[in-house]
Amino acid sequence: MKNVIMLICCAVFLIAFTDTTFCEEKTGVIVVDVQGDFTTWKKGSLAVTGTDNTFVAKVQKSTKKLKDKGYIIFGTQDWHPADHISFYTNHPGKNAFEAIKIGERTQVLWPPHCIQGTENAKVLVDNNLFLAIVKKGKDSAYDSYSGFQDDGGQKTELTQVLKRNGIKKVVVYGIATDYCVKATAIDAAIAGFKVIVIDSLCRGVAPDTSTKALEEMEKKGILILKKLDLDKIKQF
Ligand code: VGL
Ligand code: ZN
Repeated sequence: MKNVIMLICCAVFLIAFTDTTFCEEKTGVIVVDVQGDFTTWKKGSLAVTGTDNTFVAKVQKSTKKLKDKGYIIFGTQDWHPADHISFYTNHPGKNAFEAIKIGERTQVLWPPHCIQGTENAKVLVDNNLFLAIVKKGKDSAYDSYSGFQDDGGQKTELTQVLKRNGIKKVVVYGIATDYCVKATAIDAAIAGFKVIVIDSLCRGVAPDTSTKALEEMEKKGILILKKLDLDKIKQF
């Protein structure tokens, strides 16, 4: 009887310490702005090339797989009021995709997108997969590419939420490579997280700025993976 108990104890001990929760740093996933307005699938107002139904399905499948493997899933959601500073329609005489100076800041002007409470502001990945979805860009006066803070330096709850869950490493992907993915990944690195970006699960507004964004992220110590590779994520 004693031997049986000893054996069970050993087994439990062994399982506990080979289990990822015990011997590895906890990893989170940040799915950035996979919302209708950024996709061709939903005929979004700021549709990014290569964001058809197939792309979103791939993001969905990968996110589900990561969750099933024990990763904790977080999301960001662009969530602007109708009078947001980034909308070209709020600057009479200006055109979409034009850059303007607002004090010291450069603001790219976008078509109105992700307006709070509209159909195309919804996150297209199954919302049940997320522990939390952090909304950003809610202040009319400031844009917020980063999921961590806006251009005025106002912090979101993302750092707190990640730290509260013991996350040390984050896997980042979504839309757009050259704007919100880049800003979110870099701020994650600055906040002290190990950061991995999955290129094949990202889409960018323009090819040249996307290439530059990947180089810039790499220079900041972020690992860029061409595709989802669980072994490489674990080893990093
Ligand atoms: C984004 C432009 C404006 C993004 C958000 O999600 O990358 N880009 N707002
Ligand atoms: Zn926006």
